[in-house]
This record gives sequence, structure tokens and C-alpha cells, in this order.
Amino acid sequence: RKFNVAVVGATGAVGEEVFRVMEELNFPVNKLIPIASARSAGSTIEFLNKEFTVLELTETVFEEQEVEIAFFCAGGSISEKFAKFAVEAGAVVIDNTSHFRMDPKVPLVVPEVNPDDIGLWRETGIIANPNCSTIQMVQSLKPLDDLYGIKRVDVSTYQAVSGAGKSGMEELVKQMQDFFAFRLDETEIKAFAHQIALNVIPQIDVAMENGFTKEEMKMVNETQKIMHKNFEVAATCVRVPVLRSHSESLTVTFKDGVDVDVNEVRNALENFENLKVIDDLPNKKYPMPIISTDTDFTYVGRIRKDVYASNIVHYFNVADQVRVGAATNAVRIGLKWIEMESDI
Ligand code: 11C
Repeated sequence: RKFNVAVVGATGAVGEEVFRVMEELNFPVNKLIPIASARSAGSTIEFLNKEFTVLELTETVFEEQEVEIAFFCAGGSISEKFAKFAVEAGAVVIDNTSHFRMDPKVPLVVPEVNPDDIGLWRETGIIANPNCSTIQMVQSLKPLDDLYGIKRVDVSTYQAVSGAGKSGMEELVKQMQDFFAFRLDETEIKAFAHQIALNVIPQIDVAMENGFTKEEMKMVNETQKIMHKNFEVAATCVRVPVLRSHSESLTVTFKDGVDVDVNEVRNALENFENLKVIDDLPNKKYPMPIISTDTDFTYVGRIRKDVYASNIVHYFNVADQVRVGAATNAVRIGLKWIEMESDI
């Protein structure tokens, strides 16, 4: 059967991508209900070659429209305020924001990694979508943990400006234009703490008391929750002038006594759902943002055993932040929920 599907934040970067991914994955939509703030209400979005008018987000819209599945992609404060009205109207909420992620009653799901956690949705009506940098990381950690058992993960990220939404992407483009017009010294700096064009910024989100940033601690806490493991994770999250694919450099330390076989690692990654291995350094083949952008795969490469310790492997991954890191994961959660939990 088909479902009445609402997308809250329908005109944002992730909301727009949810429509594209639903089209591509043949999401069983009966009625499509795009929703946004009063400012964007009345505009139109396209879905399967038809135009749909964006409705205003109100407390009653979910009940009035008989919403059954609601994707929330409009920021934490909107989810905090409005998700409950969707749940009260009988919908399952798939929330893209960080608001509910660490609530012990709310499942935090990457469908390739912990699909069974979706079953916990009945407790609150909400399923949380993890942070983008966490999603693409756990997709490769899961097969490696199954293979050898992970003891510790050290990760540095190279995160695209799309993580800050449309305004982040527009700011990078504008600053590049200003650079070519010899105006970079007077460019506007708004979406990020510093100029992002021709720069890298080793801060994403606010500072925490322990010296890490909030983004870095999301990668620690969300990874442990999704994988049901408490292995150590240390992250350094860096914003780079890339439009919409995050990259990550990982060092994974396995349990004591493990002797890493790079071929086994490569096989485990190759055989995992939605991962693609590109790993041919002599021929200059490895994952890069220009490869992953606009795709639904996470690409892994530069796989190598540590020079000193036999239980350590290093590798690099990339994934489209707006898709794999947000919209595609949310739509995949929706499809899994339909398969597992809806009363069809
Ligand atoms: C960034 N990871 O790249 C952030 C964006 O917790 O959903 C996503 C924030 C979140 O800026």
C-alpha cells in the first residue's frame, strides 16, 4: 500500500533532496504533503513531474492531512516543537535533526548497520537520523567490527559546506566569485566562523567543555549508540571548501592480537551494502568528493595496514552529505520501517 508522506522543511537543502531520493527509490507515496515555514508556504515543489503547493507548518497540519510518515528536515527547534503533533496525528516521524538522537527511548538508525532498532519506534513515534559524518563512518566500521572487533577509532573529517545547508553552499560560491572579482577581503562571512573559500576551518559547531566540538562529540556518542558498542572514538572535524561531500580519514585499532589482512578488510568493505571500494593508489584511484557527489554510495579506499602495529588499519571514505548523510538515510529508514513495522 501507499502512504501519506509529509516533508517538513520542504524547501531546504535536505528536504528538496528527500523528494529526489523518494522518486529514485520508488517510495510508495499516496499523498505528498510538502510543509515549510509561513515564509515558504504557497511556493511549489516538483515531485514525479507534478507540482505540489507547500503548506504552512502548524500544530494541526498533520492531522488535517492525515499524515502517516513525516520526514522532519527543518532544524532541531522545529522538531522539538512540532514532531509531537505529527506523532499525535498517528504518523511515524523520521527526524533529521540532532534533537532526539541521544534520547534513550528514540532509536538512532543507519539501516545497513542497526535496522532492528527501528522496532523501538513505537515507544515515542520517532526514529532519529544520525549526523552525516557519523552515518558514513559507521557504514564502514560495522563490517570491520564484525570482522575483527574494534578497540578504538581515530577520525579526521573534511566536511563540505552543505552541512550548513543552502546558506553554507551559497556562501562558498559567493566567496569564490568575490575572489575572482578581487573582492575577497570584503566578502561576507556569515554561515561559518571564518572565510571558507581557500581555507579550512578546524571547528564545526560549538566548543564543548572537554576541548572537543559538538560535532566531534556527536561522532563519539552517536557511533556508540548506533553500534551498541563502547569502543573509543576520537574525532577532529574540519570544514573544507567542498560543496556537498564529506571525506573522512580513519585509523581503526582492532582488539589486541588481531593481525590485519588488508585483503580481508577490502573484502569485508566490498561486500557491505551501499559501500563501494575504490582502492588502486598506483593508478591514482581512490574516493574523492567529486566521485561521491549526487550518489547514494559511501566510497572507501586508501586501505593500508599500519607500518608499526599489526592491529591497525588506515583508510579514507567519502559520501554525499545531503544524500547519504541525510536524505537517503532518512528515506532508507522510511522504506525499512514500511517493510518491518507498518501494518500492511
Ligand atoms: C555539518 N554535520 O556538516 C553537520 C550538519 O547534527 O544533523 C548536520 C548537523 C546534524 O555541519
